[in-house]
Amino acid sequence: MRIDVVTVFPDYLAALDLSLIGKARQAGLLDLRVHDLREWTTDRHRTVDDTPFGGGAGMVMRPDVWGCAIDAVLDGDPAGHLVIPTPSGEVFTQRHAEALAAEQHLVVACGRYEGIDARVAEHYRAAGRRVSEVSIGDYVLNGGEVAALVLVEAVGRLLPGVVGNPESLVEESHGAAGLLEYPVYTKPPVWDGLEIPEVLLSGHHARIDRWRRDRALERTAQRRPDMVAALDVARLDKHDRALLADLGWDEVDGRLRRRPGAVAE
Ligand code: JB8
Repeated sequence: MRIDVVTVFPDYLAALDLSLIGKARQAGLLDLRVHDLREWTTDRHRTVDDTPFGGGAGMVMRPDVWGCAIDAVLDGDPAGHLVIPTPSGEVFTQRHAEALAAEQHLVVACGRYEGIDARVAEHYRAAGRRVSEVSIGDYVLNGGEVAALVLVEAVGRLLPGVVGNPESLVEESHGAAGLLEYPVYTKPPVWDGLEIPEVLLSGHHARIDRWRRDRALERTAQRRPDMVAALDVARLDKHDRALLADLGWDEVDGRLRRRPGAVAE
């Protein structure tokens, strides 16, 4: 896969030389190219922004500079998919990462200030390109660079051959079964007076699997009630349903619903 990132702070993306993604690049699995937007300015001051039409605070990034930059890195490739990090985008999830990992060529346009002139996304959509405006969460960053790091890591690790042990990916797709992960432990068996749950030393795999599923259900109920409400009840066993009932979740018309007046643990 090829990914071009365009930014006024190319040094921000230096972290992508490291670790798993750095190795994927060295191995030729990921062709990642980082560009300075100012390469496509034409004035003496290398201007990338201007004041907003209609008034208001801050500056907006100019569509003409962005158009030149994006056309250059698209390189005539009809498969190029434009990705624009923005707090007004769809919230980026593992489903988006999976879809983007199936593409051949991504162009990530990192805005700064109050963002990129809206005609840029409009122009590339009108030209028949896929354009994804995505947010990495409900908080505000100063620009799209950190979001681009998140996107490249989330997508890059899904490319064939990038994660050494594909079982890691398989286990996580259980996470796609809609639960948070269970708690994990390693040596030493006693730390700071804290022991590990005895069942994990039992060698009894069925009991260990059940214990882990119970902890995953408890954690999810406590931290992510939205995920419990989205569970497919048909895919829960009797034990799952009993535990969730204990935690205050009842089955109503094939969905789980928090019992009114249930007390949080
Ligand atoms: C200007 O919070 B964010 C984000 C904030 C931004 C831009 C892009 C993303 C561009 N401010 O995800």
